[in-house]
Amino acid sequence: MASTCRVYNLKNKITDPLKFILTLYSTLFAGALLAQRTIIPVNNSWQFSKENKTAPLKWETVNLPHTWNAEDVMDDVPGYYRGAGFYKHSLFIDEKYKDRQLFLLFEGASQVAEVFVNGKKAGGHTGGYAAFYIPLMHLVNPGKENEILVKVDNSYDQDIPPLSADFTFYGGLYRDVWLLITDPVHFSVQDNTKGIYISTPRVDAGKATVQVKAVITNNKAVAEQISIASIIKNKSGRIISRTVQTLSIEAGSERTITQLPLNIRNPQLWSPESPYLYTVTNEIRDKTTGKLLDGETCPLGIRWFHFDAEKGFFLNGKACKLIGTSRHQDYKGMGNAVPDSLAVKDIVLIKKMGGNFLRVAHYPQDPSVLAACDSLGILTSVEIPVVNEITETENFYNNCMNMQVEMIRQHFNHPSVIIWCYMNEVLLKPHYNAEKEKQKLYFRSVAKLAKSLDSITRKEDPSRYTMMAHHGDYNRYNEAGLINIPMITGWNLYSGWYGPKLEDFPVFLDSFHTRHPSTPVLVSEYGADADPRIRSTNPVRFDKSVEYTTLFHQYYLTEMLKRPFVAAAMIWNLADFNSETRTESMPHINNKGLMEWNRKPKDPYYYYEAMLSKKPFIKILGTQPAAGMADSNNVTCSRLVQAATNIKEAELFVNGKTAGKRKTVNGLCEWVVPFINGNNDLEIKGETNGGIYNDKAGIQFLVQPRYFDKTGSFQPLNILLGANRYFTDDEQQLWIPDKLYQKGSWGHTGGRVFRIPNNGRLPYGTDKSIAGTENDPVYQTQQIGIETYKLDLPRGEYELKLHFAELLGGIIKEIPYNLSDPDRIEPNGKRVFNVYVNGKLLLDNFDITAQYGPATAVAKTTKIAVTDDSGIEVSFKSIEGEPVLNAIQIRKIESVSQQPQLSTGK
Ligand code: GCB
Ligand code: CA
Repeated sequence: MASTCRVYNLKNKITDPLKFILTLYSTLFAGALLAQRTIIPVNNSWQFSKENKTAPLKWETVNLPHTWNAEDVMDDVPGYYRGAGFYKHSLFIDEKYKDRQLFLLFEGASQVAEVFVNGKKAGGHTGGYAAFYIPLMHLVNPGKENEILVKVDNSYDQDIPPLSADFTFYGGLYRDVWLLITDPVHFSVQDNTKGIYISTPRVDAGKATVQVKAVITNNKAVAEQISIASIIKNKSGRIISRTVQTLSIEAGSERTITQLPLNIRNPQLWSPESPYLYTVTNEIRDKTTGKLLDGETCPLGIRWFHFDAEKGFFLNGKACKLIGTSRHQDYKGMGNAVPDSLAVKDIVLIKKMGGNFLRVAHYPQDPSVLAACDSLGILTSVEIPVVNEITETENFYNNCMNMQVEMIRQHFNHPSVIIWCYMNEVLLKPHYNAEKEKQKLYFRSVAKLAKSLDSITRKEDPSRYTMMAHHGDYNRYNEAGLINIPMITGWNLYSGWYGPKLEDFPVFLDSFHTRHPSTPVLVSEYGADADPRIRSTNPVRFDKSVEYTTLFHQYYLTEMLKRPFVAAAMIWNLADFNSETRTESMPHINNKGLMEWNRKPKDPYYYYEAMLSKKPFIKILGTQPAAGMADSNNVTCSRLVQAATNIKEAELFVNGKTAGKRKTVNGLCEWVVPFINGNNDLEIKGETNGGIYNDKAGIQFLVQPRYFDKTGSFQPLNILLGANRYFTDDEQQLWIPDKLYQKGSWGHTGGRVFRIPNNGRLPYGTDKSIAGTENDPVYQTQQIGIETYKLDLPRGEYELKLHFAELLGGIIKEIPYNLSDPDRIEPNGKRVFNVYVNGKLLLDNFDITAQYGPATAVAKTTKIAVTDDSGIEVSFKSIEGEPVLNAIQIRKIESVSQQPQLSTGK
């Protein structure tokens, strides 16, 4: 049931998220058969075909939700299918519905839809993120199968936002579709809503006034005398207040009525701590017979709120720092075609983390999202997808206005919504930077659109706040006159990520607050990429390590908690999400999620849980990859172990022995643990209020000897050159950083760490996508100008694998977040060299670019016997340019021939 009026009643406090979802679902379907309206899912057995202009359509059977882009957004080929797709469904309409009103309700179709019924155009919709109703009665044959054909198109259209953005514009019927059956007299769906608008014009702790506005349609040929009742019930179903009025409605017409206000004395207030929901049932009855014609139930939360420019956000009269995340609607392997159960689970995960806020960014999402926020007590802001830029056309302007109104009306009845937003980083693109006069005109168009969107929002819904989210270029937004348009200003701030220094973040906040002391301010985005496969013992900006991101969040949260004027901290993002145009360490993925794309939590998620949870919380953070070079004792490898906790002090035990007690600082407690090769059992304990709380982790650690043991066993060694990070590849092999060669050990001689010219962000390597591998970080860094790679290995037989990729040249992509950096214009890499293994030629005139092309993974494997004490020496001789090596692997094998033999693979 696709409504703004879905209610999830939670009888008992449910702590298990899965149990919660199941309860939600049984409640949902119990509600689906309300009174005189019937709503039936139409998700199964559709025929789907992508448009093929030269050959006949080839149909395949699919179930909804469905997108045609689930796979092509992840392959090595740039781009994804943006065009038309067709969905066909045979819909049997029962004879008994012949005098009823029938509608197809689409919760969303991306992004332009046209619906045909039995070959005739029935309606359509523009915009990929809103619901729409298609009336069917005049086109269907009751008692028969009827053909529904939907053409959906996600082609670029300059008049439909979003135009460009850091997320993927998946195409398809990616949300639920329903058949709605009503009486000819019913709550109107004319506006693509349920025709009911509930507001609470007056609320305080003693009394709430509830206002119901209803839009009613009479599709009969005669006028009708009807009564409209609105009934408020409390959580246990007891009637608290009701109002009824009678009226007459003309044949074939629509009427909007406002009910007499309903009152609730001493209301139970709605809040994150106690998301108490009343319900409002609205009924249409035949005035004379009393027969129920239509009925709908909506949630009702009683709360009041305001933003204060000095003191932040207040809910029900109490200060309440809003802390939460944004959410994109896609999921690993599914694209944006995600079942409601997973959408709801996302909200459960925000709640579990201790969050009280969701920025529904950058577009309205499935109705199940806000319904779950109502039930769980998560406050929200919702926005339309005007991202990065606008088109200066009337059509674009009108589409934006329609989207804003649709959004407000469709989601009006959710008590969780407190903010309507309408533009995100709309001045991101360097529009006309070189032509100031043109730029002025462009800025003027943006401001005009912003003003119109703002004023229509205030008109449609005077009870909520309006917001815009800007990127951290204050002067630009100020110059364009955008800062004073909305009621509150959101800043998307990335100092210490895209910008150089963490310390610029509080400076920005304070200076904005000084300049605009009466503007409430929110941090509408902040975040840093954490590739869950990358770890670092020395985290730095843009190394993509989980460690850097934990540190980043610790810093940001601390600074925001210090400043009451910062009303909200909205983490970017709840989970990793697809952004097809991104390259970086995990191509096509934005790794700023607190969780992975499949919602596996990363360390920062637990950090927030420790900081926000009201209950005692203690958790050992990941120590992956659990590998590293031995300390100087050649036995242990000392590594930082962190725990996220809200307990003041904790003690760590390693293999049963104490590693000492440590004080918790800003949510983290830290030890340096000398790991041994093999299993290490960690247990952390904290005591608070008489209770002992603990967490355990069994860590299989791979200690790589610093000096090879001439007699002992040898473990496979995987080394990343030109990097200072650790990596777990898709076969769960652990890679460790390279070092300078020392006698008795291993390492390179000669050359330097590769860095992209003119790129201030990356500490080393490239963030270019590498073709032919899932393990891009293995190839994205290298030692350039390398002379030798030496391994003083004991006698034996080995397999040696050398990894190469040319990191200069190839496609230079526009990076979605690239704001002011110089263009990355790279000369093509040109190098030709020979590679020798223990003096024997392995690679002759090796020219990576010529033989494989740039940014492509190349692996060369050879077998070698070490028969004396001189180990292995790989040497590189330049013929032209500087030789490179990106990564090296060595493992012991049973037997080999005496000559180096070459095999090539990827
Ligand atoms: C932003 C954008 C968001 C991006 C994010 C990022 O400022 O609003 O859409 O995904 O930065 O990760 O770059
Ligand atoms: Ca849905």
